[in-house]
Amino acid sequence: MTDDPLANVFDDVVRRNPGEPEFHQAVSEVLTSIGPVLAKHPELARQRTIERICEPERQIIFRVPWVDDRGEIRINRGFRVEFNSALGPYKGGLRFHPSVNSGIVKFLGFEQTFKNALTGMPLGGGKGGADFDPKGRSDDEIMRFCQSLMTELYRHIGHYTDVPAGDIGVGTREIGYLFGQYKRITNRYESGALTGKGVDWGGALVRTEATGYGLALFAQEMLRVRNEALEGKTCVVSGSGNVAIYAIEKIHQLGGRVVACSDSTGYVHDPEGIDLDLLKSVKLDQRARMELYAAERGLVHASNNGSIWEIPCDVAFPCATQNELTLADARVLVDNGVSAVAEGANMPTSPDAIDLLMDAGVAFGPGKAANAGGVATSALEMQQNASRDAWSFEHTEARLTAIMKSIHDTCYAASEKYAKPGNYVAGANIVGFLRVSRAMVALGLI
Ligand code: NDP
Ligand code: 2IT
Repeated sequence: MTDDPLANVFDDVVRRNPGEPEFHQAVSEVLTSIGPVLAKHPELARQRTIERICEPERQIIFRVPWVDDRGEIRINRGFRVEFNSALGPYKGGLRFHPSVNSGIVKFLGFEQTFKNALTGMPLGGGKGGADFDPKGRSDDEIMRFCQSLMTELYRHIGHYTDVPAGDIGVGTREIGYLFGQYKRITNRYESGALTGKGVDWGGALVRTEATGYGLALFAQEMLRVRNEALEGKTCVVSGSGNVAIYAIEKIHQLGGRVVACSDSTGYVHDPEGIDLDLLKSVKLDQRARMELYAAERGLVHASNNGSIWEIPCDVAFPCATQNELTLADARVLVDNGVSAVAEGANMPTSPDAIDLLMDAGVAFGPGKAANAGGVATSALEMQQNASRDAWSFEHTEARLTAIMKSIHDTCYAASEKYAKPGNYVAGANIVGFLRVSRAMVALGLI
């Protein structure tokens, strides 16, 4: 028996979750941060809170059969991992993407548990989705798929139990079809069972913008510590979905200039600054590809043989997917003089890239802190649903702004106390771990 409470935890996680490298990666990052906390709070190690946190409370995997427009029967796999409910009902998005599998959903649910704790709101952690590719599917096909998925999922969710929302491939349209089916099966207009709803039927103003807005606000706070600001900064944002679009909007409002964004087909470099109205029209209204944006602007569309991170910038915002910013990308960013990287996506930066950026003195905002504005505003949506109220855009945005500042300051304070000042990775992991594990101890052996 060794004195190091973490000695066997990682090996056990790998052994118990074979073939799930993303989940191993997410756990490893947390384990490397919490040593100093366990040294100070040995009771948390004795209670084996970390081993318990690494094991989801419940995992649901189910068949999703549906019929395409040609009348062919299709079968997908649905997932919901209910990770931790010590602080509140399971909460987290649903992802529709062909890459979705148990390991992806588990890493996302694990991250979500810490992220939700960081918001300071009464939220547990969960995640779900399906290996369904929505690209090229008609509205009718999307509706039938969502209805089939909810026909199983409904029995596991509810406003006091588990509250899904959107993620990659799931936005207001999908939440609408999911909510409609939930309402139909349960015969309950239970608004708080899903967030990210349309504002006409129980959704909160600002939820659509919240993740991207919160991300820019978090970056602004990181820069403020260094007596800098987003104003006048050249920025690169990867992705062009919900998070990326509203990150660009807020960066522009704060005086920064975003000169590139991307989708899975490649990126566009627009040195004069991304034309946000055009980007919204292409991506949100027409559901088209970045090629169309490039054509409309008379620009070159770089397909995926290069990297968007080769474009010189002061601040980088990876907002597409996991492990999209590699060690080689980090090297180029540092060589080009980047001063901050803030993660809009979940775990977009590989571990060696994070180390390189932090060693080079780059301010690094990990996703579980920097992109927490989305889920925090989901909690504000739940508050409005519970009180049958609807707040103004200004009021809700002011709440979001205060929450992001508080998350930043809490992470910074923990980094000063337990690690190196400004190490937000350690700060976020430590605050999340302390909040979840203290609640788990208080609730008895759960
Ligand atoms: P969207 O589906 O709206 O947009 C995703 C964007 O990322 C698209 O531009 C998409 O390109 C690109 N992308 C997705 N997967 C890949 C891939 N494998 N390779 C290359 N590009 C890819 O999703 P969101 O904007 O909602 O989510 C983006 C990230 O932010 C995810 O990591 C998500 O978990 C995270 N996040 C989302 C929150 C939310 O509230 N929505 C909250 C916090 C984090 P294409 O269309 O070509 O596939
Ligand atoms: O990763 C995330 O935080 C989300 N996809 C949002 C989750 C939510 O419940 O709003």
